[in-house]
Amino acid sequence: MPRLCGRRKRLDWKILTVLALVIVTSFFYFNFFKTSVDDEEILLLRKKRYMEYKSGEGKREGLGEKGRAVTLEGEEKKLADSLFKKEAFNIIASDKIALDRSIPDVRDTRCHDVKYPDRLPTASVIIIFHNEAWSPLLRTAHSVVNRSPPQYLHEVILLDDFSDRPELGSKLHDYVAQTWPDGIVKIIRTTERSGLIRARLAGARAATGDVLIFLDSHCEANTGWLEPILSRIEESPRSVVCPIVDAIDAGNLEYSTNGGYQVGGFSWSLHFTWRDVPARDLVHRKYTDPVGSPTMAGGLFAADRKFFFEIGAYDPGMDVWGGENLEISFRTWMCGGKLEFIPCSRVGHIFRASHPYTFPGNKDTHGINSMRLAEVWMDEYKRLFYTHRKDLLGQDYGDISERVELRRRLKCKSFKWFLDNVYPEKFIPDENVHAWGMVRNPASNLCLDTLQKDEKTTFNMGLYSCQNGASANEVFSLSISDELRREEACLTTVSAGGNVPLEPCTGAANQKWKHDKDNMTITGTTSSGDVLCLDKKDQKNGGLVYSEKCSGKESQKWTFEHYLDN
Ligand code: LR7
Ligand code: MN
Repeated sequence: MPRLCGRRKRLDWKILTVLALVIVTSFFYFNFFKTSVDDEEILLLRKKRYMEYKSGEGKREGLGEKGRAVTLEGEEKKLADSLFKKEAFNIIASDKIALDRSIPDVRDTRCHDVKYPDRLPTASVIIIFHNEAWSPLLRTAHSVVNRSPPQYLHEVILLDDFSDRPELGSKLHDYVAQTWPDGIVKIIRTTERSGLIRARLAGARAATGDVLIFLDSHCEANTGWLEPILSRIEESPRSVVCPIVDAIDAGNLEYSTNGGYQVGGFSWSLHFTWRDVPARDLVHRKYTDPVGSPTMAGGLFAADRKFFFEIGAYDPGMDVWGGENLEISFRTWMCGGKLEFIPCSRVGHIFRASHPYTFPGNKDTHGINSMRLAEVWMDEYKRLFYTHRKDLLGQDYGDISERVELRRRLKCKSFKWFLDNVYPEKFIPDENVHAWGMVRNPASNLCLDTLQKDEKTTFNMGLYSCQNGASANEVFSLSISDELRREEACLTTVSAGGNVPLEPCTGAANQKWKHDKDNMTITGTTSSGDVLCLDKKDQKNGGLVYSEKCSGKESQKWTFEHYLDN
């Protein structure tokens, strides 16, 4: 009996276990089934919305449609002009344009034929903003939802960095809930002003898609912008990729139709610069292939979510604005990734001349953030940053030990490796040159000086009392290819008695200079072949330099601060 009972008991247990298993599995099965049915339904709705927008886009008419400029008149224009100072763009024109306006497909026609894989990773699009105006912010969100194939768009995160414009509170919440009831657009808010770097970090941490895509809050994503980004990251997960940025005019909101593009560089004062695609990158590649870029502008880029964190995300010690764009660029290359521009992905951005928001404490955040990046990533080349920013020497840039440790842990390469391999065209003012530093006329103690003029424009070279290394305006180089130059521009010999303009470097004969250390002359050659001496003429306190017939007089004698030739 006891045995039987025992068997009986065991049987009961078996039945019970099977029953429990059936219950548990069916619970999960039906729940899974239910959610996937819901997901299917939502996806179908999203696809319908996407197709509807797509098929209607070409037929839209109205102010600003097709990316056209909006011109205002009378009272409206006056109001717009007065608000321009505060907003740094034409808010009145923007408010008159549909939040989901059409824009021209400015891609090169070669992009139209590219076939992308059927399955691609999904994207979390993170749009950070602090007190952004309503219409550009929502136009950014609409453009992303309307021009991203729904199967690849995991979510759009509007990351509010502690804005206090009233309409960005519950009104924004309600608008989002009503416009996108499927929940594709989410709002996340920081609980203190974080600055754009920490705001992006908060967005990245909240995101759950395969790929993170960051956008500024005044952008318009163009047709087909998403597929080439996702496809490249799938194929090359260590690539950080940027769409091509088109200009949306801050004055009239016109979406630029100039379909060309440039890549990123930097200046030694650690500002981002645009530069033409170097010739070596134009050969051996199809137009539609990604093109490497030493740096990115900062606001619009994508990365595999895991890789973004693996490679150190962002430096959370950076405040408000500036520096993070070069930091992530240098770091990506130096630590085993790649930075690339995707010619077939285009996104418009409103370029504003000033910041329509405050900098708490009026700090020079670009300066301090750049110190952090120079100290962690630039090795001995940080000297060239401080040449431009003597004012920053000795300032407190906070604790960088975690970033230094990150660099060590990831076994990143040197900044010299970056210069040699990624940006070999970058001019280094004090390396591989005949001479550099102040160019002094000893008799007068005057030095060549840019007089702080904008070096992106052509101007005649000036003279000023020598600042003995205190001023970046007096740093010149006599390059190995005999240019007398600054970081970006070269001095040109024009004519006897003529001024000496600083112009884009061309490599032409009238930009070649010789320095004779014995008789102390600096000679240039005009395009008609006359050899002339750099001369300070007779002014006493500065003024301009000239090219003159060589006569051996004191005003034609010059020394360089440092000589690298023996
Ligand atoms: O405290 C802040 N918190 C924020 O969330 C300050 C700003 N922001 C938001 C702001 O609302 C905006 O959406 O951050 C975004 C960028 O600020 P912008 O638009 O004032 O910057 P920008 O376009 O003038 O500057 C460029 O360089 C910055 C350096 O820190 C950032 O990397 C920007 O993203 C970057 N913008 C672009 O790269 C756009 C493309 C073209 C160029 C050049
Ligand atoms: Mn911007």
